[in-house]
Amino acid sequence: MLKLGRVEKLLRSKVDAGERLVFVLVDPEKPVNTSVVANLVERGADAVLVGGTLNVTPYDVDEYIRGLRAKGVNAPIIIFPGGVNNIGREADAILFMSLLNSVDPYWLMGAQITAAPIIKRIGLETIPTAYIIYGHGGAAGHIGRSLPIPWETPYITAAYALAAEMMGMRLIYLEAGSGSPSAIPEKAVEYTRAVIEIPLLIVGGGIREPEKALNLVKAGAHGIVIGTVVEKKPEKAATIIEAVKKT
Ligand code: 1GP
Repeated sequence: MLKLGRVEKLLRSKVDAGERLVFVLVDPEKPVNTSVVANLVERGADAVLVGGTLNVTPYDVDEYIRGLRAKGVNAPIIIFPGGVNNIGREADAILFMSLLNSVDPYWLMGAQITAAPIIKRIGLETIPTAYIIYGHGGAAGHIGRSLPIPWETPYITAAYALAAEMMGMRLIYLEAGSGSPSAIPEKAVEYTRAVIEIPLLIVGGGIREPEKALNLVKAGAHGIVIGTVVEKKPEKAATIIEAVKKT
């Protein structure tokens, strides 16, 4: 019998009810003011992802999360780990990820075996996640030694996602890379959504405009992730959230 955790159940129940999700991504290394994040949650963001690729410790993660809670953030706070150094105990859940198109076994399974006993000990909910890097890839693509899916072959994404689902993963995260000049193409989302059954296909990287976010949702994404726009233009981020939540 499949036992889902509280956060995953909540996200699934929203998707089942026809909602589309917005994840606000923050990096404790260049922290967005916690009041700004609290405001975006009030305006409809469904969850906060706490990420960061370099120079992040569990202490930074926990301190930042305590700051969010002190500001009254009541949406799930989920760790989106850049490595085992991101595992804080204050979060509600962690995306337990494998970077499926990494050429380095460390990012496929090595980091996970180091992380698993720690996660078990601190009792964090895990959401088994396939992380798939597309196009630009950004810092995650470089650090994760990925072989990004080329812009012009979106159909390959679907094969990765299908394999992930067949292996029991329950969330697919298509990543163009933080600050990518373009977001994931809609075709990659369409092809992927057409073959999977799991209800959590999320897309991030390079989403800076409400129109792009809406197109990705129309193409079949259950949710989108916004990071850079939250950091640089929080008002614009709010318009993206409001547009997606109206769909
Ligand atoms: C990065 O997908 C996220 O992991 C968000 O990307 O910073 O480009 O919004 P942006």
